[in-house]
Amino acid sequence: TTTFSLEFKSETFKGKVNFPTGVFIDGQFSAGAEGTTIDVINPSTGKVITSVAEGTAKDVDRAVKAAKRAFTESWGLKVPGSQRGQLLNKLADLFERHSDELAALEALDNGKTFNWAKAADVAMSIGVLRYYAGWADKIHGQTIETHEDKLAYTRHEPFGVVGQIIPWNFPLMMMAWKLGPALATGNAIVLKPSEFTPLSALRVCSLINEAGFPPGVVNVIIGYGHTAGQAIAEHLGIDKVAFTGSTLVGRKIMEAAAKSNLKNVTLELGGKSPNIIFNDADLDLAVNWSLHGIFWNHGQCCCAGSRIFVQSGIYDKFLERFTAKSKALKLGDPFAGDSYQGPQVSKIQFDRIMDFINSGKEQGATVHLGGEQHGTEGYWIQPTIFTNTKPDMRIVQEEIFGPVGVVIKFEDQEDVLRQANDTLYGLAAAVFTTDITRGIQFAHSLQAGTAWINCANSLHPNVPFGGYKQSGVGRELGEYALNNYTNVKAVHINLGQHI
Ligand code: TXE
Repeated sequence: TTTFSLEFKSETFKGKVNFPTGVFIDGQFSAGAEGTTIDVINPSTGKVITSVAEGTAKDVDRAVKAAKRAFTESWGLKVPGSQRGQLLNKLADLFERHSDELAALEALDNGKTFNWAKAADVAMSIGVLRYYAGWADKIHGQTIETHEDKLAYTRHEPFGVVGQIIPWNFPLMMMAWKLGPALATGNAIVLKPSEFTPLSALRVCSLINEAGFPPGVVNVIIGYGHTAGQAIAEHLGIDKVAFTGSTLVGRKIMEAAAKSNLKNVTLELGGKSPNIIFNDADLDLAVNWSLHGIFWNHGQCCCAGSRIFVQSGIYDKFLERFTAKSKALKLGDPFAGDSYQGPQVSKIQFDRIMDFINSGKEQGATVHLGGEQHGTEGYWIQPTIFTNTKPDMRIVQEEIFGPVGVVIKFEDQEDVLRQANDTLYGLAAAVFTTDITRGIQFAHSLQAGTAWINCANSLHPNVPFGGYKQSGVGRELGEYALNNYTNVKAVHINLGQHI
């Protein structure tokens, strides 16, 4: 077993972290089957932090076997829901006890600020684990009336072994969103974090052991998408795969599921969410939420409000205040107490975003603010606002996944609704107005899985989240996510004598 050990001496976190790394199968860490490793890069510097064992198809296969055995022998419906709930609560306790350390790992590995990681990512992860701990003993079917001579009822049974593939924008939180409902319903798991941000997930593996989950219930493989990820999507021993990431890869997952065993698939994919501000909106409220909507987490949110539509009567004032506040956002060391924005997660993402910015310039949009790298080291990008865009520009149509927003002026209600819905995506949408009737009518007319009125980027463990159109299939969070992890069995009992 290898370990990762580091002493943090930052303004926000002082302390030593020391934990085992490796592929985590059956409660044990080991080297990957091929003996290869993946370098973990610090996005603040571009330098290697450490190397971790790379898992490949062979490791996935071993993990599936361990999960299958755990599911059959020591998990699933063999363990009463109340006990599964207790284990989830213990894991939440451990997240709480180690919240500084987990936040520090997120800041180091992903580049988000320590303070945000602690207040948002770690806190939400704990909330989600506790929420699903509460569900674990409240999962039941129905009895259904058919005929006096018959009794029919349903059971909500776990799938068995589920595969989960998660991205790098919220490494810990995406793990919690996936583990919570899958474990509450009694599934065993093979989870693949992003190769870009493996550290917090590896730390959680030890916490899973410490909480007392039977070995093999949760297996974690750090590996690349086209190898380990693909192996999960194709595996015949996996009954369900849940994925969060790009729409492009979401298609591949569905295709691999279709070609292998038609495993159940849920997908949480990209977005190009509209954020609509009417003349009658509370201006400060709209400015503050719009800022949070596009720049929070460096724009690396699937539900980021990246297309900001502002009605003509308020446009100039909005743009002025929005620009002033965007300019004032503090970019800097993720471990500094006053930083709002850290670096983008990787060189690849940095290059991709700069390419989008350049396409906006080339296609004739106006760079109203930013548009350049910040600093010379690491992957910071200035908060960027484009104006004078055209509907078919790449920056208006495609998900940028960085701190880049387009501000678009509109006149009337029908026109903005048409433009807002003119996208392949349908993850979220926000509307700012003091006319509550209009707000609700818009919320109902926008083609999106989440509609916000007078807020943005607001999520809660109890409330479902997921996409319309090409933003996904299925819902995470809330009671709805339980459906992702259970199969419904109908039982018919004959109480009469006749055939
Ligand atoms: O995502 P990928 P990338 C969007 C965002 C971003 C773009 C590219 O627009 O700019 O995607 O990011 C695994 N089979 N989102 O390339 O590749 C991969 O290892 C199985 C939105 O980093 O989709 C990682 O664990 N798995 C998004 C996970 O998929 C595969 C969050 C996500 O990576 C695979 C992230 C394959 N063939 C990016 N290829 C959101 N919805 O929040 C890759 N993976």
